[in-house]
Order: sequence, then C-alpha cells, then structure tokens
Amino acid sequence: MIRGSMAMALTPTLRSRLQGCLVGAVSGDCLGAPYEICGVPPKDTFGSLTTFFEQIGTEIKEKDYFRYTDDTAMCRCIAESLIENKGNLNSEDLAKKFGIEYTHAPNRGYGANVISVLKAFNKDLDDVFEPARMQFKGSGSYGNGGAMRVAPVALCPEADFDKMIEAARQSALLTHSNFNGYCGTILQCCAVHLALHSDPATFDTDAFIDRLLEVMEKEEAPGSPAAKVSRPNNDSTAGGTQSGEYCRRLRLFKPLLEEDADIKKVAAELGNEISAHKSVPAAIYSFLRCRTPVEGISSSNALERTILYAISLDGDTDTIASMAGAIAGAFYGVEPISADWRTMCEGTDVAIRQADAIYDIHFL
Ligand code: F2R
Ligand code: MG
Ligand code: MG
Repeated sequence: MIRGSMAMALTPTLRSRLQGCLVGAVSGDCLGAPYEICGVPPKDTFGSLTTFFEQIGTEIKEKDYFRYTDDTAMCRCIAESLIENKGNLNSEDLAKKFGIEYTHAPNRGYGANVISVLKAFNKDLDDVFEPARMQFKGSGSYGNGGAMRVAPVALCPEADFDKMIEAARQSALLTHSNFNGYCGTILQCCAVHLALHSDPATFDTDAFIDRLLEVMEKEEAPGSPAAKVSRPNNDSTAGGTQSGEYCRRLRLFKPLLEEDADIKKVAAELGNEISAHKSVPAAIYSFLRCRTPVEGISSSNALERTILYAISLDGDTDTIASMAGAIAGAFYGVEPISADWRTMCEGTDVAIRQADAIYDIHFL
C-alpha cells in the first residue's frame, strides 16, 4: 500500500505533467520577469520561494500578482492555435494569432526586433515566413523568442517525435530564421518532450543529455534539414550558421554537473543572454542540476528549486526560468506548484485550460 502511494507521488499522471509544463512555463516567466531588466540582487542564489516573495514583495504590492511577459503571450498563441487545429501546426493561423496578440497587448516586453515581424502579421502576406527572413539584413534573428514559447508543441505522444521537430522548426521560423534561433527552439522542444516522457523513478541524467546531443548532432550537421533552411547569408560570425553552438554547450553539462560548478561559472560557460544559444542550454541545465539539492537554495521542492536556480543565473531571467519551468513541470507535474504560487502568477488558469485541451487531443 505504502509503496503504491509512494510510486503515485513519484510519477505524476500525464495530464498533471501537461498542466505542470504550461503552469511551470508561465510561473518562471512571471517570477523571473522583475529581474530581467534590473538584474538579480548581488548574492549567489535565492534561498527559497518564501524569501524570494519577501524580497520582491514590495515591488509587486500594487498589483498583487506577477504579470506574465511576451514569453507567455506567445506561448498561449501557440497552444490556442494547436488546440483549434487539432494538434497540428498551422503557420498562417499562428502568424495571425501572434499579430492579433501583439496589437492587443504590445507592452509585454517583446524583443526589440521581433516587433516589426509581429506588425507585418496583421497585413495580408503571401508568405508568412518572409518578414522573419528579412530581419538583421537577411541573417534572421537568433533571439530566444522561438524557444521561449515552444512548450505546447512538445506535449505530444512519443510516436510523433519527428513531426514535433518539424512543427517546432516551423513555429520558430515565423519570427526566427537564423540557424541558432530555430535550432534552439528544437532543442528546448525536445527537452520538454523527453522530460514529459521520462519516468522520474528511473531517470538517467547521462542518457537524457546523450539523447539531446544525438538530436542536435543531427540538426547541426552539414546537410541537415536545419542547414537546408539556413539562408546563404546566415553569418556564422554573428552566431548564425552551423556553428555547433548547441552541441558544444551540451557537452559541457556532464563536467559541470560532476564538479557541481558554482552558479556564476554555469552562467559564464552556458550563457544567460537573450540569444537562443546562450540561454536554452542554461534552462535545460537548471532542470538537471536541481533534481538534487543545491547549496544556497533551501527549497525541498525540486520544481521550485529549478525556477529559483534559473532566476539566480541572472541575465534573461524570465525566459530562462520559463524554459526551465516548462521542462521541470513536464517532469514533476503540477502538484508541486502551490495554490498560493498559482494565484500569484497571472495566467496560470489559462495554462491549465490549454494543457487540458491539448491532453484531450493527444492522449484521451
Ligand atoms: N526583450 C526582452 N527584454 C528586454 C526589453 C524588455 C522591455 N522592452 C523593456 O524595456 O522593459 N525580453 C524578451 O525578448 C526575448 C525574446 O526576444 P525575441 O523574440 O527573440 O526578439 P528579437 O528581437 O528577434 O531578438 C532579441 C534580440 O536579440 C538580438 N539579436 C537577435 N538576432 C540577432 C542578429 N542576427 N544579429 C544581431 N543581434 C541579434 C537583438 O538585440 C534583438 O533585439 C526574451 O528575453 C523575452 O523575454
Ligand atoms: Mg519576456
Ligand atoms: Mg526574457
């Protein structure tokens, strides 16, 4: 009996994991957002969610909750579009939703350059991918905007893996035509998907890293589908083309975990910036590192710990915490996220509704 109930606690239901993924993503965004611009306080980590709320409490008093940013606004568009299109990615519909969402709420802290693409989606376009191709003199954006919103695409059966990779690529290409922009989206999508389908009781960190490396070695290889999409003027000096940025960082995971590297070293080696290649690896690493206790973070809740760790990395805090939260939520389920926490973060109710609708499409 006791063993059975312990196993239930260890292995959340698939529905709970879909909910955890989208609620984890919005929570990471909401909790990380106050520090995205001003930087985290000069200390190593946040001790616990309670101390985090205490420290930041005065800043949010007026609103009584943490607002979500562009990360969640765009993630919700993807989820809604997938739901309306029965689990399939419809680029034209998604572009339209991005355009409407931006017009409706432009002050969610969007990336400086993606705004012109979002505005173009409100016009009649023959090719919805064209505005993104024109970005940065044709080299396309390598911002993390594709990766920060991709979680709903990952919430599909294991048998749909190849279809999922293509959907992730297409969802990114609407705004991010740079090789590193859409490869980061694919990596984040795979990390969420693998976490969703991993058994917490038998989880193998090395196997998880090796599987992601296997996918990215294929994506970053010359002649890969990703390489074929790349523009001829996709300049590698700007962090652009087949530079192996993802495989290089994934190969650092095992040594960093082995030596239990200091958080500042992790940020320096993996990145904590607005570019996809300098933020997606940090989010995945946050999930892996926080499966076990971290010195300086007293929280015994691994999902909470993951989000606090990701914010403590500093830099692009909302986005790294949102991506880490999506992976951790897909792994641990929604239960570790307390009712208080859910009320504190704007939009967790919509995340639950969308997760349920996606569950019904793919798994009912
Ligand atoms: N934008 C922010 N935060 C800063 C400003 C917040 C707000 N405006 C305020 O002032 O309070 N956060 C959000 O942006 C990131 C996602 O950005 P996305 O969607 O990728 O946008 P974009 O514009 O495509 O790229 C972002 C920047 O990356 C640099 N960049 C990208 N590609 C480049 C290239 N090929 N060459 C040179 N630079 C490139 C540019 O600086 C872009 O502006 C998330 O953090 C989200 O939370
Ligand atoms: Mg944001
Ligand atoms: Mg951000």
